[in-house]
Amino acid sequence: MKFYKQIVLILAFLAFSYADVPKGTSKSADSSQNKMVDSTFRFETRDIVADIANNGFIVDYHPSGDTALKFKEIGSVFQSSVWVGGIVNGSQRIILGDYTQDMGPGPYGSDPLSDENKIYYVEVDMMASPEQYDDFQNWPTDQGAPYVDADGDGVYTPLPSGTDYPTFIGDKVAFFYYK
Ligand SMILES: [Ca+2]
Repeated sequence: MKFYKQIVLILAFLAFSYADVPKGTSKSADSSQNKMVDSTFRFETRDIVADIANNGFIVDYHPSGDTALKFKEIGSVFQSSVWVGGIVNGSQRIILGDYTQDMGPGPYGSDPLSDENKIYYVEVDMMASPEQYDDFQNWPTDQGAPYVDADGDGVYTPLPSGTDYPTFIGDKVAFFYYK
């Protein structure tokens, strides 16, 4: 069952352009390549290790220089990204990431280097002492991060001072927003 939850979570990453952060979120600007932003997070479960990114990639090989997603230590996905296409005033427009990024962290018009546009991480075990975890307390509901609105008031007021908490798709959840 636990393995199933891990798979569901990874699928959620594929479906969405979607602390104490245990392994750390890194974010930096590369001045040699205008507007390039490195924002990654190592997501680890019992069987899966994945370097996820909120810059257009889903999983990103750049942090390790090796396969971005490993299942039971076997390289499974080297690199992946979201491709989005459409027609604008009769012209085809496509944005994608292959081995470089085309997108950046955060909603359109926001500062990609802002801390608000990082990768957020929560896990079920945090429910025991949620006040200790910044990402639990500051879950980015304004960016669309799903949460349980236990008191039904439409406002995220996290445990323990409030009643609400992030929606746990699996035992561990990372959320990010990029454009
Ligand atoms: Ca509420």
